[in-house]
Amino acid sequence: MNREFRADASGPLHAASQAQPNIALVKYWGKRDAALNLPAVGSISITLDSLWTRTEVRFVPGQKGDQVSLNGRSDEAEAKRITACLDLLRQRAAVDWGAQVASRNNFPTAAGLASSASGFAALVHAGANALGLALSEAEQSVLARRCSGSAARSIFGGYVQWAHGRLADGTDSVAEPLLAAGAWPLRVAVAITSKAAKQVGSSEGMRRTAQTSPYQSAWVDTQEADLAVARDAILARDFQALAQISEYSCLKMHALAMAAQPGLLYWNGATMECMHRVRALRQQGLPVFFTVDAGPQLKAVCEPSAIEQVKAALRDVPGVLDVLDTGLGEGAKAIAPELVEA
Ligand code: 2P0
Repeated sequence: MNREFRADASGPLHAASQAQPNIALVKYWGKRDAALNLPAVGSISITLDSLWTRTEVRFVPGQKGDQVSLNGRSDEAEAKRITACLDLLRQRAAVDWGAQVASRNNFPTAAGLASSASGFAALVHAGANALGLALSEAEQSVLARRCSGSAARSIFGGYVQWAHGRLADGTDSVAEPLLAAGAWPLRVAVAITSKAAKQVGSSEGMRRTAQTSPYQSAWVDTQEADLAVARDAILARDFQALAQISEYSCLKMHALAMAAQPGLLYWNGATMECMHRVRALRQQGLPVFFTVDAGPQLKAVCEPSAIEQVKAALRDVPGVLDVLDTGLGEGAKAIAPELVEA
């Protein structure tokens, strides 16, 4: 055991962190290397603020295996992914200690609300602190990416770009901030249209798409141009340009996945009704656009002045169960361990 690992932890081998989900505006879909979890395309996202994952990690020298509690329950499949993620940190610190992990989300998990993004960003942040590893944000982003691709982006706040990268070892497939949340404080209304866990997870959906969708190469070939347009729109704070490229990337990703065999249908009827509702609002002059991930929830991104009208319009759509409202937030950060169970 190396005693200096204890130096920076909030207690001995113990730390807690919070991270928020992010929503991609230019989507990640597909892997160029499944083992290293390297993406086939770059992506651009916004990190949220009022939805969060809080995670506490305590390493116990001599303990074999990890004990994992997620929202107060055990979940074997998720525990395996958490152990695989902690293994990367243990490797880095050259230790083999088991860990006790407790994690809580304040939003529905596994239903297309990016719980793996905030979950693995918080886990890497807390785990690294517990081991006293002084990792840069870029190094945290690389490790989080290996645990779940979109988690690379939740290390950072505001507007974030995750690079496709060129290197075979993936050390350049890292996220970086484009613009701070406060520099363009857009709002997001999330229409919950189902609370069920999705039937096909993202990793399996991406694998199936890459193997069977005839649109895969067109998707990969056109992504760089979309990223450039979105990046320019963000840096210029050009809402209409961001609206157009974001809806385009969302629909293109879903068209790609729908053309897999068997086709991936992440939407339900209410998701589609919400899309029509958002477009009708925009035609009336309201600054709002939609995006949808690998699940049936619709995210409506808008200027702050439009948020109440957007929420009311979405609540009115048949099949919408609830509408959450969030701003843009910061990246992963350390918190007091008491907050995890608070
Ligand atoms: C995204 N999604 O860019 C895209 C759009 C869903 C749709 O990233 O296999 O959970 O762990 O790397 O990060 C969801 O995929 O997948 C996702 P893995 P992840 O946000």
